[in-house]
Amino acid sequence: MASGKPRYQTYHHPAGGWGAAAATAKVLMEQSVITKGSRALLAMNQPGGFKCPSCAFPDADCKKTLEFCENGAKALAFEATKRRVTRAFFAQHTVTELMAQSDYWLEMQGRLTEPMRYDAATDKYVPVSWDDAFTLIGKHLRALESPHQAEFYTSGRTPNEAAFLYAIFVRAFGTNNFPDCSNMCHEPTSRGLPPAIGVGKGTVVLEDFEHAEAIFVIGQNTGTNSPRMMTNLVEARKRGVPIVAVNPMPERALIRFAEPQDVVQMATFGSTAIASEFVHIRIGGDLALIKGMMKVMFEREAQGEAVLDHDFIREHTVGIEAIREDALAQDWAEIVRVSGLDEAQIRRCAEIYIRSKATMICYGMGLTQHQQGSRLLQQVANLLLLRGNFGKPGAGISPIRGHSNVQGDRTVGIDEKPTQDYLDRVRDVFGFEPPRHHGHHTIETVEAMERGTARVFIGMGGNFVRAIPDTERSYAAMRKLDLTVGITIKLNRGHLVHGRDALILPVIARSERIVTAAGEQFVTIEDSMSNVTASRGVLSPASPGLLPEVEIVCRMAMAALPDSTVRWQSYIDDYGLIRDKIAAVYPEIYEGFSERIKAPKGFHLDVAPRRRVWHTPNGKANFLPLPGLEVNDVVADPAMLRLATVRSHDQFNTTIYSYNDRYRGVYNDRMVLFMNAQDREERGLDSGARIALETISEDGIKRRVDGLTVLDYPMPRGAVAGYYPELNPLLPLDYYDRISGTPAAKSIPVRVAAG
Ligand SMILES: Nc1nc2c(c(=O)[nH]1)N[C@H]1C(S)=C(S)[C@@H](COP(=O)(O)OP(=O)(O)OC[C@H]3O[C@@H](n4cnc5c(=O)[nH]c(N)nc54)[C@H](O)[C@@H]3O)O[C@H]1N2
Ligand SMILES: Nc1nc2c(c(=O)[nH]1)N[C@H]1C(S)=C(S)[C@@H](COP(=O)(O)OP(=O)(O)OC[C@H]3O[C@@H](n4cnc5c(=O)[nH]c(N)nc54)[C@H](O)[C@@H]3O)O[C@H]1N2
Ligand SMILES: [Mo]
Repeated sequence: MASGKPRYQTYHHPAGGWGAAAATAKVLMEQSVITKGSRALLAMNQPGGFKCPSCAFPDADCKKTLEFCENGAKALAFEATKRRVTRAFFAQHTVTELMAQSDYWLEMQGRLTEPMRYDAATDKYVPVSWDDAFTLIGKHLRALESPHQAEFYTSGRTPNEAAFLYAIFVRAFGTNNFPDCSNMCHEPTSRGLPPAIGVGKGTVVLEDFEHAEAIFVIGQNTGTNSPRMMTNLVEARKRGVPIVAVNPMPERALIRFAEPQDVVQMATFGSTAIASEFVHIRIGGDLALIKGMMKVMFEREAQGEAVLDHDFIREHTVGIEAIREDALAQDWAEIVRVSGLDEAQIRRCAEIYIRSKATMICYGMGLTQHQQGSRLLQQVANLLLLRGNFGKPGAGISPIRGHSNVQGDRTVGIDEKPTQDYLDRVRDVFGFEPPRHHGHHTIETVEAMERGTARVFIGMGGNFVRAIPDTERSYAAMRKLDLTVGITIKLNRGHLVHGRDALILPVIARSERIVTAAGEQFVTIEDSMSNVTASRGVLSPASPGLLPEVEIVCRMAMAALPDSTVRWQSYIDDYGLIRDKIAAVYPEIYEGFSERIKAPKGFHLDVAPRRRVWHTPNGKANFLPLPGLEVNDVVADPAMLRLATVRSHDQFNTTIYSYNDRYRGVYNDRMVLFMNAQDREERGLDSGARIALETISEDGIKRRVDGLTVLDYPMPRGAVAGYYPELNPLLPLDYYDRISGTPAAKSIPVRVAAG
């Protein structure tokens, strides 16, 4: 529970500015890391230092001396905290007692210090040696009837070197069961975009912000979740570039922002208006907006005006006819109803788009987490293709990724549906035959646990049980396992909802030094814009009892595969050898890795659409249709509200830093529901009323969350929002995008429950 009294008040200041500076200082102080933390902050995102452990947005070209933000500082402060979870702590608390504590309380206990094993007799975690821990993992894995009975999760903080070897280990073991956090996040990007443009990544680089003539930010809370991007938006706005923010929540930083690193702005309490057009979309209304904009464009074409890039379309694309027909067939009344916008605003958005010779579309979870998330992104690509917005400065598609290395993990093999090409390379480079058929994504993993076919779960980072949908069901599924292993830096719920045997294996964090028998090592990560950079920790590890992730992977492999011919021991010592293998498996993009990574700012991985080259089966960019205007199943119930589960300003996914959400004016409370006042009145509720929500579904399972306080908030009609992970019990496991497997966490059909 939060310590203070809940308080709700509108935040009138610009986002960023002194509020952010004060929050940064406060968090460093609370975690008792002022000197240590400040020293580490100086090394964060600097050549020779380490990469920010928070989001995946790239850092600028050394323009700023301090390249971090409030939320990067928070992530670092919580990593560099002085607090420790020791064996004495575990001796004091049973797992059942710990289970009664909040996620926040668990996080606040500090860094794990040594490996622990669950002891059923006492219901406590007890110390275990690293050797015994690996022996136990090896024993369980070797005892399985089939390698497919094990699930190997990855969260996106894992660096390339550890992820690459993890992928090799698991394939040598014999399965492609790689559920990963990306499955819940930008998987629609990874699956939806390749058929359209030949690559499941963004096509812009940081410099493009300087050349863009219009920037769309759709379904992304920039000021909170990728604050360093605010610098680019501020600069663009100062150049007079129109910025269109499309969001059901008027996120503060998208409206007004003060640059904490702009001395003049700070001194004068100045700020910059960000969105020139704020588009207050209904949840799930983005397809209707895009179709409306396309309709305007096709109508103007029909009237003889050239608004499309005909040369580009002719030379590079296939399939525009179906898109034209579909867009023209849409009815304005329906577009307006589904989007919740008026026609005039959609026409204005189209006008901004038509006038711009180079447009960037940035997006986040507001687009990906819908039942048709993957196909929705194909419509974003369609919109960009219409005006040739690929392969020219200032233009392109820009998924704003989540975890700092989630994109890199996928690039180096964390993929439950690997390409045959990659598998051939693994065979040639490592000399074993990897499994060829697809493995489990996140949802399929939970289903396999429920069926009892999954027996072992290994989590490389992350907090699986809190991140996935259908909390109760997922907890029950997890508890059926023979072994659960959590490889993490902090205690989290994933260690408390465990299998018959369970291990907690604590690792050296991003900001800390890794020293092996061969000397000091660095790791690499790939940011949201495909830049690969080195990351070298500067702090001493939180405890001598920690191991680097690379070593943990190698020793699990050695324990599970005693006859493996892969040279695991050599990789433990020398990360350069791992990079050589990455280069051998991915020569097109990683050739000369060890040399190229010596450049202070790293290097950029080739993204073919930047050269107007399309790695699709037909060698073209494809306009792909999505009929209609809805991206989620229509629900007939008139009491239905669409619930978006979002992040507060003070959390990193399942890690809760505090109970405040400054920009949305919420203090000391996370059990709130943001609602339009008219929707509230229609339901006969007072502002501040305590309610329960229940999910509307037909699978016979009752899903309900009690104790939510209704807050009047400028939400569109029929749209409500609340916090993830508290509201995950409302998200049904099978409510997801069929192409990507991504849960539709932004559009859960719910109703206010009776009494
Ligand atoms: N500080 C901090 N940084 C983070 C994270 C964190 O938790 N804390 N998480 C990291 C991770 S893993 C990720 S994936 C990213 C997440 O970053 P975001 O993508 O910003 O994630 P959310 O907070 O889920 O917010 C999504 C936004 O979509 C809006 N939205 C909801 N439904 C719709 C819709 O139907 N249409 C539109 N257009 N918008 C909608 C919401 O109002 C919200 O502003 O951030 C990363 N960075
Ligand atoms: N309802 C709903 N559900 C969602 C979402 C949503 O918007 N709504 N968002 C989804 C998204 S986008 C994502 S990405 C997932 C996030 O899912 P996860 O990635 O599984 O969750 P995190 O909370 O980021 O993981 C936090 C844990 O990672 C560990 N950790 C931190 N740093 C390190 C490190 O350097 N190494 C190792 N080994 N461990 C480390 C810490 O111990 C910490 O407890 O959740 C998804 N779930
Ligand atoms: Mo994410």
